[in-house]
Amino acid sequence: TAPRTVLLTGAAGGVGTLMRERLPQYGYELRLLDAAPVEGAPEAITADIRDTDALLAAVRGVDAIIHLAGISLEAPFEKILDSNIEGTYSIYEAARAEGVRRVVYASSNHAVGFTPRPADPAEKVGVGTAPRPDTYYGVSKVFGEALASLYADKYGVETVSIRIGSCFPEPRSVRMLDTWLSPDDCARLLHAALTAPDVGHTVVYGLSANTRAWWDMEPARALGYEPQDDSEVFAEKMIAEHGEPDHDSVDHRLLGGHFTTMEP
Ligand code: 15L
Repeated sequence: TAPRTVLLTGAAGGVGTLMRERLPQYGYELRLLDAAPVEGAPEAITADIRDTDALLAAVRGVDAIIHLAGISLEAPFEKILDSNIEGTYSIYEAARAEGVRRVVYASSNHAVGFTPRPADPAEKVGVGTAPRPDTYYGVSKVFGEALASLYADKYGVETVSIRIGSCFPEPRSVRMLDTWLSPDDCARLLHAALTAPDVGHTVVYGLSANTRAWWDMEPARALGYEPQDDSEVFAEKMIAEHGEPDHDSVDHRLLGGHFTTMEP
């Protein structure tokens, strides 16, 4: 049966805020959780996801978890370890303990950020490409995908890991013409990930139907995702502001773009 009650972690964050406005229209009853208070939602649970008791109570009775909580950029390793590695572990332990059958995990393109753009423009980067994280942040996403795989195989906690591109109301750079995931398409993809049957552990990329996209979107479509937006409508404006794409830049050559040169 399709999930109804869904725990949304990271509800006060960038993607969390965009999603808590959109997911109820698919019929989900959201339980919101964040380490920080969630604006306009006094009923939200304020807790650190490493607080086991609080997390078990938050997870009790939900049909699924959308796990967005964590650091969303490069940071010193100790911080990534606490929030993204230990934090994601405690989500899976709570899911297993409370019998939650499905997790949708916000992975990231930065799990494979050092992957080069294929020389042949007709070729797309597949989801089976080897892990090539571009940051400690990206390493934590590789870890999260590995944990998802373990919990699916060993405990039957299913996961769709979505390697999200850039989820913002509008693209903010020329690179994001390739990598944009519109908030509406993100909600469509989360809905597909929550409702597709028998996913085991499935990895997909999360992009809109961008003319310039170069990551394989077939795995997401196989879940029932039908993107409706295309960043191309912003191309003129982005190029006027930032100039034509520079073919020698890391933003053009490597999947993770400028994250490949970022220091914590
Ligand atoms: C990410 O994983 C970040 O969370 C987000 O802030 C964006 O920068 C995005 O990747 C991106 O690659 O544009």
